[in-house]
Amino acid sequence: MLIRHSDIILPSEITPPEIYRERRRFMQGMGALAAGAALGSMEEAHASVKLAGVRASAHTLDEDKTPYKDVTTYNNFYEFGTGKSDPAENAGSLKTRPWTVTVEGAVKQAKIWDIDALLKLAPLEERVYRMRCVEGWSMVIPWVGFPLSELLRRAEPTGNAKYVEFVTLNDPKQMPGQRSRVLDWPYVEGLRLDEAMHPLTLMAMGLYGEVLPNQNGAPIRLVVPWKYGFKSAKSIVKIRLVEKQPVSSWMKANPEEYGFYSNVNPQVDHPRWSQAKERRIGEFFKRDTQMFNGYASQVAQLYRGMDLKKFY
Ligand SMILES: Nc1nc2c(c(=O)[nH]1)N[C@H]1C(S)=C(S)[C@@H](COP(=O)(O)O)O[C@H]1N2
Ligand SMILES: [Mo]
Repeated sequence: MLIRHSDIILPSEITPPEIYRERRRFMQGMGALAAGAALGSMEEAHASVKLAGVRASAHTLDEDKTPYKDVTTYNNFYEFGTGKSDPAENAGSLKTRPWTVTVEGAVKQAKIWDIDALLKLAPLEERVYRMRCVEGWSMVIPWVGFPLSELLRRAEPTGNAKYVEFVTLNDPKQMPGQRSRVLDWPYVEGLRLDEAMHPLTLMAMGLYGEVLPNQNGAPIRLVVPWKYGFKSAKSIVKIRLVEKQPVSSWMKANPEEYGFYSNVNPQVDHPRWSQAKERRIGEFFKRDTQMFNGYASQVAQLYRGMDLKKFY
């Protein structure tokens, strides 16, 4: 079978990259083409976690990337535990197929999208983004995804759509961390509609050219690089266009500490610690944190006239 450039080869279960690479090496030993043909489409699909047809993007950084190992083993994903290594250790229980994402609310075209249709919704792009956690660490991650605007546009938001709410899967059987009450499940986050439509706002389905590992929010997550990491909700099942500002899980858990906007801002400290500096994972010395995480020239106009100390 001829595989079109835009076609995605998906494993039914995600193969860890090391195993994938081993298998590739073995197949290359046999002669990759002959092996692929001999093993048939099932094995061929299983052998690859690479995302095909990924394009370069203008919205990308030329900065040293955080190693794959750190990106996939040092995570926050409270649905799998509150420790940094918990998601990598526990997220194997998450089933990412079948999976649907419902887009609903103040839209003309509400729709339940199958995850494999979302993979083909728009050209996949590689976007190297700087990510900053509110805890004071940062990474540079090569995401693969498409602009959220592509999806919202197709839903045709009505005049009542002022905000967008993102909802993570709620299933304690698959997500053992949800048996504890650290947050009010499901995990909910929100953006203003213009933030959601901004070209930098990404729906990520991969990283480092491969299908998103479960611990990073498979099969699909939000990525908003100028905001603290917790705005970038993982493993999304629902996107609701709404009139009123959503109340996020973090606002519910601690309204004194977490506001709706959560823009990276070295001048607005978290009540319990400074946000002036950050530690890039893998580096020893701290760096100065940049306004809007270094994306000010692209996003500052969204907040013109707003008191960023009040709307933190
Ligand atoms: N559903 C869900 N999404 C989430 C979180 C979470 O606990 N649950 N943690 C957030 C936080 S605090 C951060 S810093 C980023 C981390 O994403 P990464 O580990 O893939 O870099 O995910 C965010 N998205
Ligand atoms: Mo975070």
